[in-house]
Amino acid sequence: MTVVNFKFITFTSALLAYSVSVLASPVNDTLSAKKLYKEHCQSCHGVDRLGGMGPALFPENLSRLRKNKAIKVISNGRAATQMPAFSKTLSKDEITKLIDYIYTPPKIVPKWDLADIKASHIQHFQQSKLPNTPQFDADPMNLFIVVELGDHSATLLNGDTFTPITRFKTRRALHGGPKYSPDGRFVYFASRDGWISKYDIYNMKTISEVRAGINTRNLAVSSDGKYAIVGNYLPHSIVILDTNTLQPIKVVNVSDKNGISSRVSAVYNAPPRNSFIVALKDVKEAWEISYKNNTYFSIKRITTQDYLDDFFFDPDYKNLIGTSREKHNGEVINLDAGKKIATIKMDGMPHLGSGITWDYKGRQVFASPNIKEGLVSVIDMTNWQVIKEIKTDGPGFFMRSHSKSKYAWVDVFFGPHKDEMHIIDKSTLKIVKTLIPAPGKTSAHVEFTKDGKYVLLSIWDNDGAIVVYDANTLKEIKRIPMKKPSGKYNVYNKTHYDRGTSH
Ligand code: DHE
Repeated sequence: MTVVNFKFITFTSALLAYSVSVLASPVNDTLSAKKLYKEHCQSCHGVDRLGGMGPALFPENLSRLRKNKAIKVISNGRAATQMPAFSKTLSKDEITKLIDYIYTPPKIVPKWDLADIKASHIQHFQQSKLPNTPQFDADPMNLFIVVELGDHSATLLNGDTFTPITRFKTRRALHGGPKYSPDGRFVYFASRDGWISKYDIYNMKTISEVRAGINTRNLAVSSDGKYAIVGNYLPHSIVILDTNTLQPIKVVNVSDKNGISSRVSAVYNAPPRNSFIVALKDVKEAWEISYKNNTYFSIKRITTQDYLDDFFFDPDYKNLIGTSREKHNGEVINLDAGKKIATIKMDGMPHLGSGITWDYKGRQVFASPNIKEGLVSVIDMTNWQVIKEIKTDGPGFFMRSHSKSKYAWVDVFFGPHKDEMHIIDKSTLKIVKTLIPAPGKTSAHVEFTKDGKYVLLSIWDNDGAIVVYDANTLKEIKRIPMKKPSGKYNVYNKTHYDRGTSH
């Protein structure tokens, strides 16, 4: 007769269950994902996911890529990049483990300090050995830099003839407007992976580069052209660079007065104040950093009533307008008094960063598209009242005009009418024309020539174009093929802070 030892069975099954649970535990998954990462991803995406030939792989860097799209990228590779297909090398389960790993924030915020920044510096050319005059025949003040996201390039465009002067490679995924030196000779680019590049327009060469962060928002250049400031999500820092050498001068780990650490939403130059303004994402503060007559870059903390997203400044930089994240209102903060002076009642999540100002019936107004609703809010800047909400065919992203133009242009970036561009008469606040330059393709982001006579519009598509319009007759005059051209930036309008363009 067989005697069954129940105690033994219970013990072994418990052991088995334990082993299975340990093998399948999240800890073990992370360990095997780390191993998979090391074996298959690290050579391109860097040790500890910091990025290399491929982008950094942290949730912040991946926030614009949905997980199911990321699975497809790992399985099938990415066209026109070095990213290979892994569907034959890795099982579905392994790909899922990798996805979970890269979309999980690291336990410790990755370090990228002064030493790392200095070590990343690359000098491509000695500036002192290059000619000080443009090596091409064009008005240096009426040039455009067009960022082409499609293949990570930029085009230097003659703003009189609308012909490309040169096209060059940029770092991957540039974001925010490139910023010019006050004389318009140099342009500075920021990539989402933290790379800052200094490009000499006169000589058509990238002079130097430095990695100022792991996940960067944007950069701003001081009015004297001596300093650039970079704002980062990862790590939580701002970096001040010497624009001559692109070497870091100062790194500030960002936290509020109680020591709570914060991501930096964006950084701005405030020309009449000789200061930089820093927008903070996770704390109720904004900073003003003076660069006037000193290199100490002292920080003035301005306490805000809410977390502020997206900033706009009045033309003399006395007031800052931010969108309150909780209430979706606009908060007007006087920079001298360092406190809130008004609330603007706005629904629909205005995209203040795209706001522009003009004179309307003897008063100054500012207008901004809305990211969540199809309307343009027009606000009287003397009393901060919304005087009109212009209905559009969908939520918009970018708005533009020129001080010499009677029209303001606003896109319909989101939704079924993304191929439309509305043109608003600034004196009646009415839409007078809607263009559809390429049916089915997003049309977005316009910029005027120096004299305000022509408008350049992006067909935001890999098989895209820059379309040039006569700013008065609104007739198309030229189409220049480009690969997903995003922003375009006119040297004169940007360096002179024209009221119709972003600063
Ligand atoms: Fe931008 C500028 C924030 C998504 C294209 N964007 C800016 C600025 C800020 C900002 C604060 C002003 C900085 C500057 O120009 O120096 N953008 C944000 C976001 O928070 C948001 C919604 C989410 C994110 O992931 O960052 C966002 N932005 C986008 C896009 O998806 C766009 C359309 C495509 C892309 O390039 O990523 C985009 N943003 C732009 C462009 C500018 C910009 C082209 C410069 C506009 C200008 O004319 O000055």
